[in-house]
Amino acid sequence: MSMPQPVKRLVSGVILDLDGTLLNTDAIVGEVLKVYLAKYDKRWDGRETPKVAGKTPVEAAAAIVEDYGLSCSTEELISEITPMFGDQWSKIKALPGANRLIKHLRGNGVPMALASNSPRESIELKISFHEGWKESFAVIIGGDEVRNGKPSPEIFLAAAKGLELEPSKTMVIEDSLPGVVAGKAAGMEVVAVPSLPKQNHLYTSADVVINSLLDLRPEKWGLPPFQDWVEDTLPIEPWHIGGPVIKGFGRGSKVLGIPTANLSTDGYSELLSEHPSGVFFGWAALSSRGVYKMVMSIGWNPYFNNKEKTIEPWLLHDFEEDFYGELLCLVIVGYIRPEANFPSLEALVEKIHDDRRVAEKALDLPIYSKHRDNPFLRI
Ligand code: ADP
Ligand code: RBF
Ligand code: MG
Repeated sequence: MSMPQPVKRLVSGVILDLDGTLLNTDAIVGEVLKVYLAKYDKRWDGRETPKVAGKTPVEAAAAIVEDYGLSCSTEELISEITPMFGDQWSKIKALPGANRLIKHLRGNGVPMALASNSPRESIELKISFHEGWKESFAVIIGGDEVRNGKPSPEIFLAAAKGLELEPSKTMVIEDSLPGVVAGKAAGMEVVAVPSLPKQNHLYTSADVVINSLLDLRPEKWGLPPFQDWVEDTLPIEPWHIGGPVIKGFGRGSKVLGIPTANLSTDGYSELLSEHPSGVFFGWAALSSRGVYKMVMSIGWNPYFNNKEKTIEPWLLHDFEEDFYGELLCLVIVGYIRPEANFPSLEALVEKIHDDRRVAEKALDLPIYSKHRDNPFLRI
């Protein structure tokens, strides 16, 4: 957008990882492991996800057998668990920005490859549920088609060869650490999109770390820029969330002139996992009072490093009094930026005021103002 961006090495092709990068596979892996481990009276609580993300199936299974002290072998675990995944593939959702990215690159004739540690057959099955994906990849390579999976560079080098491009002329997009290591070892530009929160500091070898695919700026590498930004905002498929206004951290946002009417995240974990954290805007209905413009933050507030994700909308209206406990319904229509850390509270507050101006102006545009009539706001 308006900030000058450093120029990266120019590339002409893109190699994408699948699980955790384009598809929200982690949610399904968690579901399956929860059911499987229950048979051994063990509990999967999601904390083990980093141990399996980006691993080959054998490595992931070995890690689980060891960590949970299971009495079965790695092979037994794999053969029992594989059919359990079978019914789940069709339910895996595309991650935010995945469809947009694939469509954009394909539409602009940028050669694309898919390189995943999972077997070729399951890659084909998984992508078959997503329209237009298979046709978009000139090359698809599975972990069973190379000698060594990621972090070995082999799979990415094979992908570049298939695209008939020099490795140095390709960009890898990856969510996992082994994948980032593999991409760098192959001599490629690497964009990391960590699928787990608060892990960004581990990705030091990546050329760029972004929060979600919505934040990718292809023009930094000489690729065609996205054309869908509208006045520093990105229109998104509207989604909604609502509940009573709860107490926040009482950090004095109101004293800073930025009161945020926090909503509980209880019961919304699935919905939230489908949307990236970041700064969004839209319309807010407050029980019987009215509908207002709204700009919000969803995430961990990097400046304060919260332990829990928060949903914090700032209603762009001067209220006479607090409205804790009242029903608040939000329709979220656009995206502004990822959450960021700031050198000072002043810098954070200044940025939030920029966000306010961007949202306030954008919400007058027909593409956003029309959502004021959303039935979800009729409360
Ligand atoms: P907390 O930490 O409890 O969320 P804040 O300092 O963020 O406290 O203040 C938020 C509260 O201020 C809201 O819950 C609401 O009752 C009240 N409030 C008043 N005006 C606004 C506004 N324009 N937007 C959001 N909340 C507001
Ligand atoms: N917190 C952050 O740590 N980083 C951010 O980038 C950030 N952006 C925000 C944008 C908006 C529009 C709003 C309303 C809040 C944002 N916050 C962010 C949350 C902020 O830290 C929180 O509201 C505090 O309670 C303010 O004191
Ligand atoms: Mg608040």
